[in-house]
Amino acid sequence: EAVLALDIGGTKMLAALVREDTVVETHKMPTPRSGDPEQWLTSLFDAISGWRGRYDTVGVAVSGIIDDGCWSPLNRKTLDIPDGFPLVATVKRLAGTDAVLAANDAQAAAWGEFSCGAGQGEDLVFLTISTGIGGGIVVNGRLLGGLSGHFGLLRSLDENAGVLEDHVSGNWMAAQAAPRQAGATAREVFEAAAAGQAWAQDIIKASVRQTALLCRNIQLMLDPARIVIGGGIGLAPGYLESVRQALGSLPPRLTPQLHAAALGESAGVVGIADLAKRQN
Ligand code: BMX
Repeated sequence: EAVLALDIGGTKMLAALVREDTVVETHKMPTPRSGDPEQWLTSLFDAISGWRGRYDTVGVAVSGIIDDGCWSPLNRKTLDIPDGFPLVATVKRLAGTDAVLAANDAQAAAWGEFSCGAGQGEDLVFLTISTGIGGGIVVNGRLLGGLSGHFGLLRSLDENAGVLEDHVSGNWMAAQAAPRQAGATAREVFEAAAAGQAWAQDIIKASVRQTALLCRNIQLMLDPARIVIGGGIGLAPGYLESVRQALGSLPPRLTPQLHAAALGESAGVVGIADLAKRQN
């Protein structure tokens, strides 16, 4: 029997049927810029109504935090939803099963990479550089929950600077690009950079520098065997290599071991499917 896995991020919603850690079906939809998760979930379940009867367990990974089955954003610039949406209750109703588990998207992806991706069973920190910046920590084979790994929300002493992800993420890149190319997406910034546009290369360089610094700090906090990088920005051509280069001058003992997410954009659905299966 397969697990229905949903991954709802700031940019896209991915639904997948996962059987024995393998994704057998997928359906992708853009996440609306703001609004009512009840409506998003209803249209997602409409779109995959043909999968009915093929799953009995559901895992939901979301951008934001889950407390007592309720979903809240931590940074509304990354995902603009109301506080305390009853996620687990809603999915139970729409899926017609009580076997539903919800967790943070980056924590789920960390578990996916640890159990069947780039972690290869070694403790790791997972970083997703996407709409925002998320993270997940696996220590002694255990996934940490709650607020842990929310690296995108780190702050500096500069009160006006806001949180880290507001200076690194895909959202930030798109905002930086706006004066040059109205309505540009982060993907288009990478395209412009590849075509030799200096303004786009500068935006990527600034993001890379912040990510490299974050990896350095993570190594000092947790000394993980690996830092696995995923997300649409993290996996964009050249990004990870540039972060490695930015770390190049560090003494070897302090240098993080960076790996690309082996499961790519499926890390979240594979991870949440396994967590849901274990719980039920
Ligand atoms: C934000 C936060 C995290 C999330 C991360 C990556 C919200 C809504 N989200 O730091 O919970 O893991 O973004 O999210 O506060 P993504 O949408 O970029 O995948």
